[in-house]
Amino acid sequence: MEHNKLKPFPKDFLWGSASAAYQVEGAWDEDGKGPSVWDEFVRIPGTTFKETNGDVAVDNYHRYKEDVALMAEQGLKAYRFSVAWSRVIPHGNGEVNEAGLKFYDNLIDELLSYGIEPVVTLYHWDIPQGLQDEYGGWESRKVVEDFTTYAALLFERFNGRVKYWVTLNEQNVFISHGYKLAYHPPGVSDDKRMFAANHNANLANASAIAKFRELGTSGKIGPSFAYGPSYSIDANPANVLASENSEEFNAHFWMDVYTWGEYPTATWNWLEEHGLAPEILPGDTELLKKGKPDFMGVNYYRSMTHAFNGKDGVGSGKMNTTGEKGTSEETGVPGLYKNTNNPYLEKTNWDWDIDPTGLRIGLRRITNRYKLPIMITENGLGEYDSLTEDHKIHDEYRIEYIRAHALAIQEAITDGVEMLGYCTWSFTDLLSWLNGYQKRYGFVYVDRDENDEKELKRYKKDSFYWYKKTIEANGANLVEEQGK
Ligand code: BGP
Repeated sequence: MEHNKLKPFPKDFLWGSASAAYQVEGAWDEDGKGPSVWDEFVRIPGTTFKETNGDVAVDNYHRYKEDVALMAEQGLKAYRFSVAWSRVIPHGNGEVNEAGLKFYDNLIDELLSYGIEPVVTLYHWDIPQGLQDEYGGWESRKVVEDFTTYAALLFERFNGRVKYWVTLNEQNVFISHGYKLAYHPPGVSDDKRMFAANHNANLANASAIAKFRELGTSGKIGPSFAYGPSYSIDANPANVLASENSEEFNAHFWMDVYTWGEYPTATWNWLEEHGLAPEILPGDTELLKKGKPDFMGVNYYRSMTHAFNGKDGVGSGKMNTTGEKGTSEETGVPGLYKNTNNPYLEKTNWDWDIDPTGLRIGLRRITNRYKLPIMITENGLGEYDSLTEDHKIHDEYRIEYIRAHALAIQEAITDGVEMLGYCTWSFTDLLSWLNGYQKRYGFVYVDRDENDEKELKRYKKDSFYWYKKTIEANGANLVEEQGK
């Protein structure tokens, strides 16, 4: 669809940026914080790139004022961050840590003092280790009640100051990486257990949203979903079917439940046929149906291209976590689909396809199927950056990536998609879970590497100034710049 003229971004469009507690805060055991599963997982040799961890991360816990001042200088309209559950309830249930709550109070107040809208994520993968030890974390239904109590604590504390809430960040990622691929805690590789844990996460998500409404919390709430829209490698019907399989298993399987409280039909039947369907207890479906979000949060980095994969076909393969281009292995799910190379797209050094049009396609698919407003809760480019002697970072590649994706959003808006905002990943550089500190995403360079924290000094990249200009123009510069 080619438009004669693109619609402008809405006046109150939230030009934002994002982070997550474990990736920026540091202070992993300070002021009464309990350990999360990540605090323990990273100590197991071989789990992360060069054994990196978030003990110090980029020290945002101590430097949040400096970071927020930089956001204000850039003119950021929104900042998405997550609350570390074990910082506010160290064991995950029971005793509340006032010092932990105070940290987030201060951060929120600091943002508001500059007119920056806080977007608060309740859960970005760091379940308290206490709950993992007590009952196996997401594998027990007890997590539903504990998560709801934790969410209610934040709703009541921050009500009125926070208008945008995100429930679970990328449930599809923390569940598949935690219980199938074993890349994330608890490092399990068992499909049956994965679908059971996923069902509990669905219940927890719905229960938190139901609680939000019951408490009369002001504002909007929704999950952040990692969506990689699928293409078929070609018009061969077997490949087209494989792509459909991926859409159903990797997208509808979560977003249908969020929106309608129901699992998609073909997927559910396949799970039953393979003895993998989670147990649905009386009351579950009613609860899931109470969890309809106000918006769909979308984390978009890349599209996926799929081909037929027979029952004896390829399974999980190694990911590229080193930044050596071309080292990721072929992956797939036997009997459903396999990921394949898209010859039309450039890739990053971590082998992620770069595809702004895929974002527009994804936004339209979500709009057509779910009729919900959308907030981009993450989008960005992870690349190597270099700091020049005079402390500059010339990241033209990042500017190009963000410009092209922002333009795809403007095209989607013109198509009729209702967009609330765009949070890039990320504001400062931060820890990439499995890829260490060398894979950088920020507008602000943080001078540290895998082994040496140095002084953690902040330097503004070229992309910092470009985004500042874009925010000032409310995106009116995009079309013109793209034409150059
Ligand atoms: C998303 C996560 C973020 C962030 C981002 C970039 O999946 O929600 O926390 O890490 O991806 O991924 P990576 O750090 O693996 O490059």
